[in-house]
Amino acid sequence: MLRSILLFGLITLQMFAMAMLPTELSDSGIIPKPVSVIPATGIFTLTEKSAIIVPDKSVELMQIGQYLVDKLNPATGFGMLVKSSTGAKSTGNIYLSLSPGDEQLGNEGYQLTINSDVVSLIANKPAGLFNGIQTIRQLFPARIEMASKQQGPWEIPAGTIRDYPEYSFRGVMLDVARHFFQVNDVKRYIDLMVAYKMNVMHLHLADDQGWRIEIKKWPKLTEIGGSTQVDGGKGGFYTQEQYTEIVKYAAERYIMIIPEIDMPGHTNAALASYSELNCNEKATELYTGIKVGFSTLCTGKEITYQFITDVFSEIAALTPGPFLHIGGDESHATKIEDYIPFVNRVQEIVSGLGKQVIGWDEIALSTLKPNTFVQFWAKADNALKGVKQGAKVIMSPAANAYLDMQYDATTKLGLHWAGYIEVDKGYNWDPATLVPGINKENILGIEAPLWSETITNIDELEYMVFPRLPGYAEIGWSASSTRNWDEYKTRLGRHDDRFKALQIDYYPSKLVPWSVPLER
Ligand code: IFG
Repeated sequence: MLRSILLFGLITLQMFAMAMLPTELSDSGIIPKPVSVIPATGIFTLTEKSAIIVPDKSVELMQIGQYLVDKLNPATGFGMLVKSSTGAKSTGNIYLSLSPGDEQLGNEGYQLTINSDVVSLIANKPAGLFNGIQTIRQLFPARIEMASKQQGPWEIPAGTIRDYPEYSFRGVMLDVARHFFQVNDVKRYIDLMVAYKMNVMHLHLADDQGWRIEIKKWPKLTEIGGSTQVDGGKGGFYTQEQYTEIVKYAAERYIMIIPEIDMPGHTNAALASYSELNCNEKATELYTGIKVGFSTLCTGKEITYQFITDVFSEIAALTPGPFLHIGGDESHATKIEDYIPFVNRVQEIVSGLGKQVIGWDEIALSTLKPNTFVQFWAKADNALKGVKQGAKVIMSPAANAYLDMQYDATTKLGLHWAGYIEVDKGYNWDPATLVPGINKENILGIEAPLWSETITNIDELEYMVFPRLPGYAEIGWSASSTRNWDEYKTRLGRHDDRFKALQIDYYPSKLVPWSVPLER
């Protein structure tokens, strides 16, 4: 009897000890799943003597190095620095360098080599280094994400990771029109999405309930149109300086900002701000409900196109990315014979500004210019019309990717017109096979929109976005042949200690085997 108790005790101790040691590299639970992970023997240990080394004082490499230092110093308590050196590598350091020529890695891929002495991260482009840094973060114990000093040791298992994305467009959309989100909330969302290697943030800047971006030539758009929001709150808007601050913050994290001004529908905030934009020359009332499809710009008046030209000119000048989103959805108050020429003309205006058009799938009813992209959200037929015209598609199927859909009937926030989206339904789909006729070569990438009719603050945003966002990140990054829910859910379950360390207000779905916090 005594022997068996002793034996049991020994086994338990052994298991606990194992849990304490860094796991093998291939068991690190990285999301999105990397292309290849080859474990090796050995463990790299970060110490207070460690440094982040870049080969030269290029501003961009120093900035990326500083980003990593800023992620590692708080929890380790080390005062690590970024240094430049081309000399021999010395133990305990993390080396970042660009080494163009590894074609397979593309613009966003990286190769991470870890041994007992050093960590080496290489990439063709800076964005690849930035993505590799997200992997490094996930290789350290989750407590690395804490804002205060934690117990060491800070070890990561040896091996090599080669990684690069399936799709170059891996995005989220944030509706700041129904409910306004301050700059800091947008920055927080950017911080969280880059941890999972997403690289596009589409901002829905205007709708029936609010106009959220200052346009100097049309000041009443924000004075009046920005003064309220759903349920009558005080609304708000970004000055052009604040929008520029968001764009800069995003660019430093290799995120492309795509601004959307939805038209001709979803325009009540503009119509309430300027009577001349209305066919009857009468400004509408401000609207704080959540109906859709009742508003339209006056497509027959020339001033409408001057308005659109002025708006998109000012926004284009503040937007380094190649895309302007013209909306085009739910234009139920616009006759189709007016809608089609309207969309044709707006495409001309946008391409005249040197930008490419994205529009919701209804725009495929018009004649798409060569560089126009169709965002599939509701009607597969529309998206297929776009494909037939040679357009590439951004996949945002409402039934799988709308982050404002409730998880289930008990979710207090969100809507369910497209159905409930539990974590498994958000993950269990392949953009390249979802719609017959839309294949991988027709797809630019995926985007998960969060509409904010019922979402009023960053905590509610986080509850709807997590834990579904890592799944969309993986759909955009990892080959669908390597993905399956049963394997993924366990990996996702091990991210709860990261969500907690990052103070993310996530929905603890019952479908996910959440882990006991792993103190690796
Ligand atoms: N559809 C509308 C959105 C928003 C959404 C809420 C699109 C393209 C329903 N248009 O989705 O404005 O109201 O889930």
